Amino acid sequence: MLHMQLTVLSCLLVLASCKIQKQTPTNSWRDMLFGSKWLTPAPRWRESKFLPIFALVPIGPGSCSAPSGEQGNCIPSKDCVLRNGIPAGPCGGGYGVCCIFLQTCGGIIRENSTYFVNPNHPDVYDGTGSCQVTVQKLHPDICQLRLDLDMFSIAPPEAANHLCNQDQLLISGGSPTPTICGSSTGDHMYIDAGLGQSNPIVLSVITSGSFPRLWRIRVTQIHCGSISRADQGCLQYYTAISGRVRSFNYNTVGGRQLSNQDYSICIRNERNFCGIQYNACPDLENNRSRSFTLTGNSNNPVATMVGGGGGMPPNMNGCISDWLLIGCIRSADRIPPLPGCEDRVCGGTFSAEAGMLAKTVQSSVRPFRLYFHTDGVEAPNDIDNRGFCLDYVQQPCTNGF
Ligand SMILES: [Ca+2]
Repeated sequence: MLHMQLTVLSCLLVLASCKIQKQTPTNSWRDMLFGSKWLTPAPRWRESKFLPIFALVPIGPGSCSAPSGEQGNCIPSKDCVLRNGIPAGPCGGGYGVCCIFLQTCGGIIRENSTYFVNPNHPDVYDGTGSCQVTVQKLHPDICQLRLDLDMFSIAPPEAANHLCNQDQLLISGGSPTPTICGSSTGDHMYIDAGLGQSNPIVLSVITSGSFPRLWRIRVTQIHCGSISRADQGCLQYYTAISGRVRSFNYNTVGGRQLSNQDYSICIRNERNFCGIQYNACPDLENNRSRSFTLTGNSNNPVATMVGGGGGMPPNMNGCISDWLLIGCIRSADRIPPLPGCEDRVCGGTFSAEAGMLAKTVQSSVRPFRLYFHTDGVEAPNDIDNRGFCLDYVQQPCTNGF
């Protein structure tokens, strides 16, 4: 009898210990991976619209694409309608809809990843006036806006001095930005949004005369502590080891370099890279490359000019009207490199030394930045300049940099 009681007791003890062992590792394993907030009882997931933890479907801003190409937010269908979004097909494995936020003239942007589009979008707009949207910060901790010009084609600058007299994109309320016009599809801008609940930023497209305009500008709000935040003062910011930078309204066929530009293009220095090289982009449309044409008559061959000296006569061997500045550049084929280097470059051929030969140019001044300046005059000496397009490649620290 006693033997039987002991057996039952030991069995109970074993079961109890088994139960404890079974619970403890499960809890600590979950704690380790997800923290205690993930220990919410399972039925809550069924009651709410939130996803169960193992359904790894991307949600949030920019997490899905609409058939028309816009980036949307994957959210429940009824939320999309309540927030004045446009449902554009299912997403998240049936979890919700790809919700697109569009605003046009007179609109207020209150959602991250909202598009500022022309009236009649996706068709062209041929009206005149001022079309503006106001961007309200989602949170006081928003420091920057990134504008992606997904589609941007408004009337080009006039032919003589390349001024944006007919149409303009103006940005007010943030850091100063250059006024642009013409075609800049694929380009971007960062706008400093100030600290706290500062004044809203207003994006305006001002139009006059007839032109088949089309714009779709994605507005992303960037938190002050975000890794996506651009360095201070950078209108454009690139974060890849290699890439392409170009001026607004650049194209080698009919693009006109915009006047009255003054801004910085920044390239994030990637880890273990100490220098950078630049080459003029290939020009597939012209026999003679026009991918770097800043000053002179671009319909004829124009040599490289360097430095800020006025020269005799003025502007013959120096860059005083329109120029690109890259800290201490040298042509890569100089072996050994000369002790001197240049900063400003202009003319119609990309190189770090005066001449008619386009060359690879390198710099080890960090951070990697380019400054672009143009004045308000082109005619009569500067004709049909296209601006610049450069391909850059960061150089490893072991490569002589
Ligand atoms: Ca000029």
